[in-house]
Amino acid sequence: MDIAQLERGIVKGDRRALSRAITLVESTRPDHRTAAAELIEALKGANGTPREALRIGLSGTPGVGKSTFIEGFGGMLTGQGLRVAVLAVDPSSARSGGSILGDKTRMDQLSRDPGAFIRPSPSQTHLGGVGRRTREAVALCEAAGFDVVLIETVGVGQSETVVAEMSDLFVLLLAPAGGDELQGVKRGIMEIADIILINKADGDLKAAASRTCADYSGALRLLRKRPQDPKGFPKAMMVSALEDSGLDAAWAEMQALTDWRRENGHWSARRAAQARYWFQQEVRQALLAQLETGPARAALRELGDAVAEGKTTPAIAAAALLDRIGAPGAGA
Ligand SMILES: Nc1nc2c(ncn2[C@@H]2O[C@H](COP(=O)(O)OP(=O)(O)OP(=O)(O)O)[C@@H](O)[C@H]2O)c(=O)[nH]1
Ligand SMILES: [Mg+2]
Repeated sequence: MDIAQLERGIVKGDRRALSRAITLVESTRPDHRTAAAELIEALKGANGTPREALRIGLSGTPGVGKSTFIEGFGGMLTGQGLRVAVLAVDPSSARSGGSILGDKTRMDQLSRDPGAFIRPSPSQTHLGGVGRRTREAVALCEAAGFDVVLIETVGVGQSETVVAEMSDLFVLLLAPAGGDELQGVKRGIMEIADIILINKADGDLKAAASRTCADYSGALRLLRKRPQDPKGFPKAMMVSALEDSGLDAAWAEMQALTDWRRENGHWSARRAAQARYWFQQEVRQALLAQLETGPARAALRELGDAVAEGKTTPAIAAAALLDRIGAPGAGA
């Protein structure tokens, strides 16, 4: 694996090099992990930061119209001369093989657009792994000069949090609700959303979309004010991905929000906090990985038996285990 060659290819914007590099960061083979880490480091550039793209996290339940939205929205951006990369975080094994290319028909035009790069989500492993490789894929796309990186997720389990932690903007896509009650949107998701888009605001669904939008606008106003928001944000808006309506207005709001955040120091503060978050995740995962090694497993079994038999307490056994695998400081 020639890392320097891969690096040059990516910086030049060579899509094959980018694809190969993403495959590399997705690999769990130890030598690949080492090479991937080297590549990411090399791409950071002299001043310590790679070229910055606008990273947009996009979440929504199955069928809400994510693929259709990305097709229309992505096409609008490439039409303005912007280069757009689309990545997916998909933690559900049922959809292994990738949601994005699975419905390539819905992104038919974008997948053939020279200004766009679409990468399907690889078959799943644990979410920790999904987070790391997607984050690294984002870094690769940035280094390759993409202006916008869209990170899609269906929002299973913790995937929204994972995506939010690697996005500059988090967009939640919702469908018009039947009644006037709020859909079962988790409060935590509402709290991380920067813009809520009520999709399918067309035809028979338009009136319902309008009500839903009003409901969410109200709900957003009740949330605690966040320092990273100018007046009027977070906000709810209506779009129709199918009819390509409202997409330009949504983009204008995203730009207004990011401009404000850049000018007020929130953009870089958020990226710094995210870097810290991912560092901590890496440490956690490395420690957890240690538990999967032979000696740790043996100790887990052995000390587990001792605890089960009442010979020692869970706290004392845990301290003994951490001590034995060389990770002291069990808070003993
Ligand atoms: N009326 C209307 N239908 C839409 C709109 N956007 C998407 N749809 C339809 O909703 C269905 C689901 O759209 P997708 O784009 O595949 O939804 P998705 O969120 O990607 O779904 P998953 O990939 O399964 O998570 C399709 O039949 C679309 O044609 C819209 O703006 N208006
Ligand atoms: Mg889809």
